[in-house]
Amino acid sequence: MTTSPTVFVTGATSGIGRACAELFSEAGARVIATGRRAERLEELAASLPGPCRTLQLDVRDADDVAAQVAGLDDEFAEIDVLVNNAGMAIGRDGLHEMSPGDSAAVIETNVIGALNVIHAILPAMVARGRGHVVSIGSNAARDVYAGGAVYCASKAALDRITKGMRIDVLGTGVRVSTVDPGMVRTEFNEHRMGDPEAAAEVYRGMTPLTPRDIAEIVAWVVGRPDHVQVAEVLVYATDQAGHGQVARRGGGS
Ligand code: NDP
Ligand code: 8X3
Repeated sequence: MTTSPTVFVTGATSGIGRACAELFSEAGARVIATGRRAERLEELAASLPGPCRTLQLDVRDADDVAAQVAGLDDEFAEIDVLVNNAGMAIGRDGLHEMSPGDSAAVIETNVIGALNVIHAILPAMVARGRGHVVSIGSNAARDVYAGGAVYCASKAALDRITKGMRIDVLGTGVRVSTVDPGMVRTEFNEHRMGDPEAAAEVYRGMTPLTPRDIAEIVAWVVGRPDHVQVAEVLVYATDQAGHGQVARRGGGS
């Protein structure tokens, strides 16, 4: 990694993505913060200590993603690090209760959206012979649970894309990593459940990871010397051992 890298973060308007944008900016990086919510992007950019560009984009729109990446000004055009973070889940219904539209939205965001950003950024990394793609996967990539068929499938697909990409770019100098968190307290479950109280219940009595915890791991992965490629990191809260295996011993909020 260069001393003042350019870092492109998807889903920077909230949670893990926002924490990554903040931490990289604090460390001296140029940050390209992206997401759909323009006001949040503006507020984030104003709060960051270092240089920042914002791109209001929906990762599902391949043409717009490609056009906005191609339109970056010279200072931000050479992307050193892609934090492929944007993602979501919808509900905890069984597959037989879920609408086709919701299933498609999860796959389009978490899989096709991630691919759209990779397609827009990876070729130039390969051409330059350096770069790092860090995807935010999930413990859900390694397991499946009731009401999680589509979300888990999306994260398993992202994991295969990550592993395949690492093989494809072997020998080019580009590094490919995945950071797979367990329970992190963000807006993720508020959107998933559509109800703040149901979302709070997910973390009842346990101490979840924070977005900053994950950002610090992403920064550590990126900060290894160029010849070191951390392939994958699975990180749980101390109060978690797997999906549904949670110690509710009175911590958290
Ligand atoms: P948040 O809901 O807090 O953040 C999700 C981010 O993704 C937002 O910035 C949102 O921005 C962005 N996003 C969602 N859909 C799109 C889209 N179509 N186009 C562009 N941006 C989009 O959740 P987290 O921070 O928790 O989630 C970040 C990643 O971490 C996700 O991939 C999630 O699957 C993963 N993860 C989360 C865990 C957790 O426990 N929280 C655990 C394991 C993995 P906007 O709405 O402005 O577009
Ligand atoms: C989000 C974590 O366990 O709710 O990726 O699927 S989980």
